[in-house]
Amino acid sequence: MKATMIQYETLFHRHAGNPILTGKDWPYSINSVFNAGATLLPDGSTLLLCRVEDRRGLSHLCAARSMNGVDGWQIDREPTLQPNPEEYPEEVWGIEDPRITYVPELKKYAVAYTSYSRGGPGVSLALTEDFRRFERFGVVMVPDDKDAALLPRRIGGFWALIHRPMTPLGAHVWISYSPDMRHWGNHKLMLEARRGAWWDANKIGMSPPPIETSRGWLMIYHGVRRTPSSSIYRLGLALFSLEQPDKCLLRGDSWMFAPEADYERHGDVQDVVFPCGYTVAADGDTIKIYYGAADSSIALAHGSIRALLAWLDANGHSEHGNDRRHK
Ligand code: BMA
Repeated sequence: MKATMIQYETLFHRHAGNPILTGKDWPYSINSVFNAGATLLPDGSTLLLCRVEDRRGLSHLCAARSMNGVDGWQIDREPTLQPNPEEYPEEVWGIEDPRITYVPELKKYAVAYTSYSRGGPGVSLALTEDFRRFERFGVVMVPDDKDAALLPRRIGGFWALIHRPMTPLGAHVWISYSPDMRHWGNHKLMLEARRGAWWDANKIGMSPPPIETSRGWLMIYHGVRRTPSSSIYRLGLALFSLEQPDKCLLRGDSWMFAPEADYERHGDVQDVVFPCGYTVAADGDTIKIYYGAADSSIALAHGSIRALLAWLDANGHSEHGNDRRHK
């Protein structure tokens, strides 16, 4: 097995000042802040759309802006996007885990987030130009579904949404298509959870939106290992065809980032690293991932897209529909 031969490489380097944002930084009283979507704004500053959990246990989204994406965060004085259960009853138990995609065709940002309804968590979509006003589309994927992001451009004329429905046979990543972002179909299974003892057995989900590279859509995904006492959320890599994104070209065998630091191992939910966003520097290669740590704070790590692809070449294999070696 490859896993015994390779030396584990550090692909993401933790920022020395981690965690970079905690509940103590907030201008109003909250329980915790984690799982933030991220994007660069036209002036080059970084915007994080943070999941904020209040002391009822319900979440809303709040924007934090920084010139360097590391410190000096300006946090909105009040919630940026609140659940609105009067008009959107699916948001009654809060909104969570936003993923941001800039859509050049619309000159708008699409935010896919989990809306926690009385029928379970589903996927909602909203568009915004400025992270102040939002145009809500309501539920686009019914419960139980989460971990969604829109691709930044149409594929074969259709918008594409990656998401993660739950089934009794496991939680796998799917992709669906739409002519108008409201009506979704042509659903395709994109990446399967493995089975048995694997780190990514039974339950996986896309973490941040996929990264567009010349070789394909590079996806950082989480695998959830259930243990007798809890679950461990770790991160792996997979690469998909640019024009046929349900086609997986390469998938890493081992995880490449896992809870190790104290703030990732201990918190409201132990052993969780959960990135919902990243930014790419002007060099087109240096990537900053922003991740929720133990459902309690936001941490930062940096890496290189080129190094992620090289790691996949060395540690991955192609996934063919008829290849059941690992399933
Ligand atoms: C997942 C999501 C995340 C959370 C993680 C660990 O199912 O709901 O919001 O960070 O569990 O609790």
